[in-house]
Amino acid sequence: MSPVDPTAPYDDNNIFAKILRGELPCTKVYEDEWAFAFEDIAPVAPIHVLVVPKGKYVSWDDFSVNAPAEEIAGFVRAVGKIAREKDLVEVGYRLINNIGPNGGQLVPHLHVHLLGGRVMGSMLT
Ligand code: IU
Repeated sequence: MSPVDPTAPYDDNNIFAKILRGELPCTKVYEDEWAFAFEDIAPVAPIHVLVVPKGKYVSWDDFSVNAPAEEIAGFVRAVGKIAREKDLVEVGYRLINNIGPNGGQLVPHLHVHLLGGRVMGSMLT
C-alpha cells in the first residue's frame, strides 16, 4: 500500500471504511456510538487492536481539527474503555497513531493501534 497523503480528501473506499460498513469481515472487539475496534490482521503483540472513529477522518490531524469536541471525547474514552476491558491498565499498554508518510500511515482512515500483552521495547528511534 502507498503511504497516506494527509492532505487528500477522505476516500470512502478505503479498507477501514469498508470494514465499518460491514462490507469486509473483521474480528470485532468493541463498538459504541463513536468508535469501532477490531483485531489487526498482522498483530505485533498478543493484543493488537485497531480503534477507529465512526466518523470519516483521514488522520489524527484531520480529526483533531475537524471533529466536534463530543466526538473527540467519545473516541478517546472508547480507546480507554477497550484497554480497561482487556485488563491492560495495571500492567500497561501502548497506543500508537501513525500520521502521513513519515509516520508510516498506510490506511487513510484514522486508527489508533492499542498494543498489549507483552513488555514493549523502546520506540524512540
Ligand atoms: P498504519 O498505522 O496505517 O501503518 O497501520 C495499518 C494497520 O492496518 C497495520 O497494522 C495492518 O496490519 C492493519 N490492517 C488490518 O488490520 N486489516 C487490513 O485489511 C489491512 C491492514 I490492508
